[in-house]
Amino acid sequence: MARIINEPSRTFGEYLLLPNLTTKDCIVDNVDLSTPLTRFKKGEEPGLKLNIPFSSAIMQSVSDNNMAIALAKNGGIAFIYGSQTIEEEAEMVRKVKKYKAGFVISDSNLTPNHTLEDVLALKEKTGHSTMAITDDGTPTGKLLGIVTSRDYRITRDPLDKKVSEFMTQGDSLIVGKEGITLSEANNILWDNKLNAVPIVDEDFNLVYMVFRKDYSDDKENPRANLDNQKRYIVGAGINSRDYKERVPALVDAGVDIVCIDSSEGFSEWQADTIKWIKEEYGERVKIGAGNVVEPEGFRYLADAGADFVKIGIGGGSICITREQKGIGRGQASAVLDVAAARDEYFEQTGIYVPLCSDGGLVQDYHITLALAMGADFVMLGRYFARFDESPTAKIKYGNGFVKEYWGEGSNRARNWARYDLGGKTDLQFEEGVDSYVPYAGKLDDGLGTTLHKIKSTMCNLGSKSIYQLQKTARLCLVSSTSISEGSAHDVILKNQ
Ligand code: RVP
Repeated sequence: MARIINEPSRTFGEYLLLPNLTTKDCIVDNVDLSTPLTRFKKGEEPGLKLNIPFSSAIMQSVSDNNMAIALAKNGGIAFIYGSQTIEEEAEMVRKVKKYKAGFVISDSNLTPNHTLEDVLALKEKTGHSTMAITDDGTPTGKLLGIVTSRDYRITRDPLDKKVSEFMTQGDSLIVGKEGITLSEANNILWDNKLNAVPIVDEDFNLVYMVFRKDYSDDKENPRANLDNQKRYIVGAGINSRDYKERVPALVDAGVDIVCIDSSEGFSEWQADTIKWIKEEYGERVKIGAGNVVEPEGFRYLADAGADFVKIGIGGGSICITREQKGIGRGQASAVLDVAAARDEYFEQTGIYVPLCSDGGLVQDYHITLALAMGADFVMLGRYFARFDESPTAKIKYGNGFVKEYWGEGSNRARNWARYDLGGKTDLQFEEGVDSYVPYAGKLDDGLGTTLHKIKSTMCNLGSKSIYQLQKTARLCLVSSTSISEGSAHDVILKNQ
């Protein structure tokens, strides 16, 4: 007969945190959000850490190279989506590892034969007024000149005037040589009163642009998550089918960690994948696995060698797995139960396996709850999809803007390898939807507010670290009546 777990399956919205004594040194500036990303032995340090407990979902509509750079800059990690060709995914990883803060690949390029009309059209399209003029109009062609809005006057110059007639060129063209540091490039900007300086290789091919505004950006990111060569840390999604080809390509591109992306991870396919990677690469390649929602699944993957285990089935905002297949568990119950198993595993083996709570985090405080319940970091899709840095289109919707966000199990993504484990090579039925999320501006700003909220809550709980939070947090279940008491009530709101 089937075994019934009588305890109802609960989600984050059903819990609240109780304050603990706040000591005077427990202020936002003193809260440390660093957290382990990979397994470690008692008394040792993890191979990889995060400076903030955030990772972005392994999804087409969330995690590309731009998201990876933006998130690593803030101390977290993105897992680039695996539902693309091996070459495309490796190329995204390569772009992150090649990226040097402040050195950007020029996105506005023309040839000397283009006209002022082309300049204006490109400016309209990209919003950038500095353009590199190369022999072939590509971002890596031979650099012939630079155009800025100081080089022409729309009221005087004819629209068919050739770029070659007004671009800055020859001796007036000031460049930096490939290999210079950001602060050297910054000196060139200041000494010559420029807003941008092109960086060229020894054959005068354009490599990067350095903009004055980016220098200050870089200075403002002390949390950045970097490898030992000062490159951004990046993760990538893999599946339990083509890993023997995909993982070598990702490793070659410089990936720091991979994660098996599956809606249900308690499987022999996952154990085989982990085993193969560990046999091939030993500890050099770190691997996350999942998703699970109960202790047996956790133990199976931990024994198989997973470096972290991801929790969550059916809670994602775009996910309809519970409706379609009737499997899953309320995310709070899943995290609490798996975290207890992880702590037991640590006691028994002396090995700590970090946990990631994936999906279904709606309010910012749900992140603090997930951490308090035992997760070491969280994975978010909807949250990150809303920002400029996600790969999807921003669309006017009513009086505001939205961004597109679709599930990996939707007809649009058709990520069959995430859902079907048994041999089919096409998506048999949908487990996700295609949707919009309200546009939320720049990641730096939105994430900054969320981090501040988490730290401030931790101060209320008397915790200066995630470890302390996990050890001392007290939670209570809330009734549906008390949930409605939690938002504004019995008043007439102004400005509605
Ligand atoms: P959310 O943050 O609530 O948007 O959830 C994101 C998570 O949802 C992902 O990390 C993944 O585990 C899950 N997902 C992704 N696609 C789908 C689907 O199509 N059902 N689900």
